[in-house]
Amino acid sequence: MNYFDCDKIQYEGQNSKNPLAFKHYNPDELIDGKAMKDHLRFAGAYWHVMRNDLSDPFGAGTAHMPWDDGSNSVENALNRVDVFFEFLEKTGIEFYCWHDRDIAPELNNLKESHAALDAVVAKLKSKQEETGVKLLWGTACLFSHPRYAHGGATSPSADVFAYAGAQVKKAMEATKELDGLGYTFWGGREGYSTLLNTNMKRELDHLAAFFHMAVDHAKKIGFDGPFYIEPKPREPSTHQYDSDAAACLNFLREYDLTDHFKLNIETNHATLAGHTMEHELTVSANAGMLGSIDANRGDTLVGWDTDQFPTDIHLATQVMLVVLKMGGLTTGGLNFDAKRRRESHDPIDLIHAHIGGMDAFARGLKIAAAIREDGRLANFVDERYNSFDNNIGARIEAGQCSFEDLEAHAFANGEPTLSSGRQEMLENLINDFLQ
Ligand code: XUL
Ligand code: CO
Repeated sequence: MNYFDCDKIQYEGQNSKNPLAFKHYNPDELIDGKAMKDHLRFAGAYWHVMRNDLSDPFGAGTAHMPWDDGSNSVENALNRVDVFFEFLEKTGIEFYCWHDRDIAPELNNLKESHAALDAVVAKLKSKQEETGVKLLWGTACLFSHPRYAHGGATSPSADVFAYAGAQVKKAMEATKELDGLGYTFWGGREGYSTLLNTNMKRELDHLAAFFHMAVDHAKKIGFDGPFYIEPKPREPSTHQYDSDAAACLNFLREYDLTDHFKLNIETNHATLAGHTMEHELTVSANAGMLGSIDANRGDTLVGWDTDQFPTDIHLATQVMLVVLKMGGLTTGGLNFDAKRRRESHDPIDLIHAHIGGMDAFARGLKIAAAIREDGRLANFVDERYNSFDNNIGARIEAGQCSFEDLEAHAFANGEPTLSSGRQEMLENLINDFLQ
């Protein structure tokens, strides 16, 4: 098959002028004793690569998809699998992610849709065996069909809740069948448009009950990968319950779900929440809950989820600094939840787009490793807190101080002297590594 007009993309080094080559991503090159591909664990998103026709609210799709007959048939779905694996093989991407409804059609009723999913999963399984590609995570689409207009697990209708449960049960079983490493929940419609018609407490209780059922079912079928929640504050709902990492962590703690869940942090969702990506990653990593990453970026001029390819090297460096600091991704990876701009309609644009994302993260990885090896950044932060290493600071951290002790210290010590935060110096330091 040859829908993508290129051979397997090779690493040609920084000086190559070939747009269909990696300039930085050299899969087996060791960084800190580990191959780049094992640090980065890139994944292709089935929904963007195979199903995104690049339509937007103002116009029809523009993408050329010569392999797709436009029908909702199982046969068409099966044909797409071959094309997707051609794409993975040519880009050298070794993981992938899907929603149930990306890989297989929703048919007249749940039984028929389940059977369609089974047929496609069987084909995916044989392609995985043939190529060694792995499923990073699966998920169920609980946001496209009109039945989920009020949510899935947070719908006011118990019938819809049950339908959503049946769909997730099947999607989890498909994930298990494909030896998926994780399972994601992104609650696009688990939220509300107005509190006038919403019992928030009841909806959150229902969502937690739903997740507990998923945990129980995972035990029954022997699925031991983590579940991920993917925070996003809005779009399509006005208010989504999984609004940011802190809200998700609070929810998981409140409902006793932390043993089974981690977070899947997405760049454009972080910025929609009014945070930086590094903030969301750091909040998650501090809690030992950073599971996986949806790698993309937003647009500073556009206020929605533009899902652009991550080409910002500074941002990739920030991401990789957090990932390296926490000791690397284990079950998770860097999933390109990203789409081409609608003007980039050729199949080969998918290859260019992923080369860009992979090279940006390879650079981010190399730069982050160099910054860590250099040590000045980490040392600066350590020294900034060194008043907590001894004396009163050490006693505060050890929980051995009362307000009386602090008062006595403040009387004896007088007005504290402060050291500069040196933000500009540190920004310059980072820039020195971005060549
Ligand atoms: C939507 C989004 C989803 C999830 C999976 O913004 O990121 O594609 O990654 O449902
Ligand atoms: Co995502």
